[in-house]
Amino acid sequence: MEHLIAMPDATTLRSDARSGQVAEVDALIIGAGFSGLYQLLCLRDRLGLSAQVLEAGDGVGGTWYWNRYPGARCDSESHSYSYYFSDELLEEWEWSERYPEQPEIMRYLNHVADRFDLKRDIRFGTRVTSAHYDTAANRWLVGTEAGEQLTTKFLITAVGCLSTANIPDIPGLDTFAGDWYHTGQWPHDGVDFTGKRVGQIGTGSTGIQAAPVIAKTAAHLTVFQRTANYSVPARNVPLTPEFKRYLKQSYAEIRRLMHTTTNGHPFGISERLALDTTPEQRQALYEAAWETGGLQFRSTFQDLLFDKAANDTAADFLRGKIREIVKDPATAAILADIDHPFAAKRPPIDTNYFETFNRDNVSLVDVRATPIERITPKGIVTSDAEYELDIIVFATGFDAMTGPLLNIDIRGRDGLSMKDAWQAGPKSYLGLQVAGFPNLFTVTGPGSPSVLCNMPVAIEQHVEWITDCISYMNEHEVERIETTAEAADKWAEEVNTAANATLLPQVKHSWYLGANIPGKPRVFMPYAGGMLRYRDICSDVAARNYEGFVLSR
Ligand code: NA7
Repeated sequence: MEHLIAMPDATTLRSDARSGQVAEVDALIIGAGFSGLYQLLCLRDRLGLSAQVLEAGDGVGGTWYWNRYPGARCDSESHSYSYYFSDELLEEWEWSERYPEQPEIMRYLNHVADRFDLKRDIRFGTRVTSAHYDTAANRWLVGTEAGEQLTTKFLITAVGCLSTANIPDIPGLDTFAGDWYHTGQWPHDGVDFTGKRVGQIGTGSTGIQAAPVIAKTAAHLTVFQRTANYSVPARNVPLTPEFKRYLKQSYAEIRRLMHTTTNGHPFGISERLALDTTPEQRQALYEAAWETGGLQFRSTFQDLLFDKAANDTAADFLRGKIREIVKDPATAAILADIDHPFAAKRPPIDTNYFETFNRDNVSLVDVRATPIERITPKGIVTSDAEYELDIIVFATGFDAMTGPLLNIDIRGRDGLSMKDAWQAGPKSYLGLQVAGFPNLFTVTGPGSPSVLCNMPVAIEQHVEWITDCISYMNEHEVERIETTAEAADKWAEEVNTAANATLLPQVKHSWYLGANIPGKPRVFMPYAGGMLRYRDICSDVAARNYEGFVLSR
């Protein structure tokens, strides 16, 4: 094949990179998180391509490299938040807790990178700023912040779904005399809250994890809540030796299970319907799920995400728990005043979140009732008070899914920019390819199940599909693959239909809809039809010689 003959091998490439010359590779991958690491391994070691990862951070980890805020922990259980492509890796790695904490995930990903000798083909501290497709050469010219240029035949974005911080445009932030941080850009040497008056804006999954930890050392923590949120106890515990033994003996079965569930987690959704269950039975089942803790609370009944009346039973149960836990009735009322169906926004899980509001050094401000107006040198001003602060923590989420892609100046055929192509919202076939952008693959792009699924399961499927596709192209001497506008349009309809069958679009500020970012088109971005169905669709497309894509020699 042309690219295997003409391209330098990885060794030549590395010396090119050091000498600052334009490096040429078969495949460039942007991002060294879960996706980028596995994509590198597949393309380099399985297909024998020259491949390189460009990573803005100084280490592997992607989302986890940046999200080092207090309490940062994955909500998927550790044994499922793992790669499953290597039995050896599964046999040798041991997680310590039910949910992995950020530093442990970093150790895991570094272990993977070292074990498979990936770091030699990752360029750290290299932020990609542009990627322009040259039709005549059928290559992508990729530019970095430092002014370097690289060319590649295949460009794979592994930029993550939640990597572009959303810092709200609150007037006066630049005048604040204290320090402020976004949780997704947390300082690597940490932040000392001891004796400080801290204001935290945001009560999504991140804010719910951070507040209890910040409250332990801060002099005072003020939580600014715009939208009240449900949360279920995570019930994190150290893994017992028995459970660790079970995992070693059962990983093949766990893998099989995760590949057959809708959400890629190692637990199924009950077939019971909430409304077919007596109130007493329902209460008992919710109590049991509350005791078990974790994301599987939403799997207690099959109809929770589809039927508002069914959802109300879970919502009422969870509001009741808030009122039981939080001692001050006025605070409990603000926390329980939730305006959306349970799990229609990403449902947080917590360790002592609601309990934190029983501490003397924690207070809650309802900024839906009294909006934040501005930030002054002293702190945050709402419509009815000024809160004096030393530190502001923005737990305000991300410009999700499209943000990380649109931050790069991506231009496809005829100079078409991704920004223009997506002006009315993202359109992508299977979340994998955008019409007008040949040989560009987007791992966990908008239109994929990704964030509605246990991420490593979604990532492994995408990376393997892309790898098989490139392998097919090589075998059949195909030089270029590009999806069609018709296929992308049809898939957009499918994504909409899947979302509209659920309660997920019925939320005002959901990041699934892009509605958390002012001016962002309101389009439901992830595919809600389930990982199981999605996997079958992708396999069918490949089996039908990549139906929906144009392949050219
Ligand atoms: P989320 O889930 O987007 O939560 C962001 C929070 O910040 C949410 O409570 C927002 O309120 C709040 N927010 C955002 N902008 C503002 C302004 N301007 N004023 C007041 N409050 C604001 O982000 P997370 O980081 O918690 O979680 C992201 C994902 O990471 C999570 O879903 C998991 O998949 C992991 P709102 O609800 O918009 O009213």
